[in-house]
Amino acid sequence: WREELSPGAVVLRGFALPVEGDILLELEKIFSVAPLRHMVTSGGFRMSVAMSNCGKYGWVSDRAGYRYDAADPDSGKRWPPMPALFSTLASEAAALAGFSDFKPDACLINRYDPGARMSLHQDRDERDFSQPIVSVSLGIPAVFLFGGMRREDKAMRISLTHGDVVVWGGADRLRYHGVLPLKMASHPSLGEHRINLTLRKAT
Ligand code: MD3
Ligand code: FE
Repeated sequence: WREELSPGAVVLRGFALPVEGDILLELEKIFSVAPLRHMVTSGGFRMSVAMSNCGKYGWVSDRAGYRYDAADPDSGKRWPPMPALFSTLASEAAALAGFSDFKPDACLINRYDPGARMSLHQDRDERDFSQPIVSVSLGIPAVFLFGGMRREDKAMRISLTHGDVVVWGGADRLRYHGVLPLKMASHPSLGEHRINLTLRKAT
C-alpha cells in the first residue's frame, strides 16, 4: 500500500480509510462556518474547483492575486481551526514518507464535481519548501498529473481514489502538477464529488 513515485513523493493507498467518517463530520462543521466557494483568478476566471480552508491560514485567490490569509474574505472571520484529526493524520503520513515533525498550519479543501479540473501549476506560495505537502483524496476518483520541474515536462498519470494519502516533499516539492477533468461517477458517501485536502505549512 506504500508506493514511491519518486523518493520525495510517496502514495499511501487507503491510509485515511479508518477515519473517513470522522473526516466527513469535521468537513461538515467547517463548511457550515466557511462554505465552499468558487474563487476567481487574478485574470478574472472562475475556478471549476470549489474551495474552503481550515487552520491558521487559508489559501485565497481573487482579482488581486493569490495568497495565504488568516481571514476568510467572504466573512471577515478567521478560518475554522484545523481539527486535531487532520494534523495528526498529516504528520503520521509525513513521518511514513521520511518527514518528521510536520506541523501543518493551513489546510486547503478542494471540492471537484464531474468536469472540474486543476491545470498544471507549482505550489510556491508557502514560505519553506523544505516542508512537505500532504494530500488526502476522498470520493470519486481523479487522474492526477505528476509533472517535472518545467511546465513542458512530460507528466506521469496517477489515479487517486477514496482514502489515498500522498506526501510530496524534498526534490519533488516544486514539481508541476494538476488534475484532469473528473469523469462522471458516484461514491457511496460523497455522491458525485471528490474532496481533496492539502495540508501545508504556510509560514
Ligand atoms: C505535487 N491539489 O490544491 S493534491 C492544490 O487533487 C493541488 O486537489 C490537487 O494541487 C488536488 O494545490 C493535487 C496533490 C499535490 C499537492 C501538492 C503538490 C501534489 C503536489 C506539491 C508539489 C508536488
Ligand atoms: Fe497544487
